[in-house]
Amino acid sequence: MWFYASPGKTCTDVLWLGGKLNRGLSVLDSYKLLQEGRELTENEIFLASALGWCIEWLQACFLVHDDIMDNSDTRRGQPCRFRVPKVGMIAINDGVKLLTHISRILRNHFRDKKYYVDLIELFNEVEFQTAAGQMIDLITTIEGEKDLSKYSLNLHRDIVQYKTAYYSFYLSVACALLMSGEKLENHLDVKNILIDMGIYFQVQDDYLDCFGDPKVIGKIGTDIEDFKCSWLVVKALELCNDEQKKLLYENYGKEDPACVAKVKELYNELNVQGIFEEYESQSYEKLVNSIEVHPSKAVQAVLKSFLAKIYKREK
Ligand code: GPP
Ligand code: MG
Ligand code: MG
Ligand code: MG
Repeated sequence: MWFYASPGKTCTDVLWLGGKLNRGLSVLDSYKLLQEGRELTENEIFLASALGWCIEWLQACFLVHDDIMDNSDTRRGQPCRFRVPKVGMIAINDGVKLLTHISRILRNHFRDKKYYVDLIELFNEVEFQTAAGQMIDLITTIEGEKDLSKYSLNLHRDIVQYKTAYYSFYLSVACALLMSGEKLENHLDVKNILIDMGIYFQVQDDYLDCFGDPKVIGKIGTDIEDFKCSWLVVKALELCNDEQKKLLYENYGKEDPACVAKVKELYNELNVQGIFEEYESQSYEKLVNSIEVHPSKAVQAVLKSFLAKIYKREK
């Protein structure tokens, strides 16, 4: 392998194992569907795969850095990169190395393509949007400024649209569209559906943070301890009475496992799990409806394929 992560192990060992590779694989899947049954050349398969790997490098960088910011313990069933003895804050540089390889891959394989500048601009813009979402996700949790009364579904949507939806959903399909010779400004309807799908995906992530099985999702949730503006706490705030609200204000955002347990108990009391299940089927139905009004059957197939990968996911 041409790229080594410190110390001793390749990035393949450290990062890909345990990942679903949904984002990366979706570039090739989407490109195939957009070609409507035409047999792809080896070169097209290679190029779509190279773009898929760019997205996986980006995701790996975001996860390495996100785990430091969220003070997490495990990722993909292993200790987070910064938790590995002798790595620590070198993980910040590992993340930067992962990120800087994207422009190298793009230059090596796409420099002579008509859509090269569009690709570079796409990656730059999506990185900017993700960092903007991550910033809002983080500044709402600053010690001394924690305020549950600011948490709402609107704030949650702003955070997750930016921190998750663009890079996790729009980016793969946008890469496939560019490779197909399309202009992205002609596909704003596709972008909007993918953003809605990304919001639904992050609500699932928030749900799994609390109710998922760490052995299956490969990570131990920290949203309650971290005072995150999670979909679960927003729903709990909508549903609780004054007494339950007091309990939430006193226990949310505390490291103490007893406080975390009290918040989880309250979620159960309020049947937040049931509310999530309702949200999940309603979101699915809405997404299918908006996909089915799209005029192109090929685009419908791309969007349905992405949705099928995440509906009722457990990891
Ligand atoms: C998911 O948040 C969002 C990201 C991983 C984007 C990070 C962006 C950076 C600029 C570093 P999350 O914290 O809920 O994800 P997880 O639950 O996987 O930790
Ligand atoms: Mg985070
Ligand atoms: Mg995190
Ligand atoms: Mg999460």
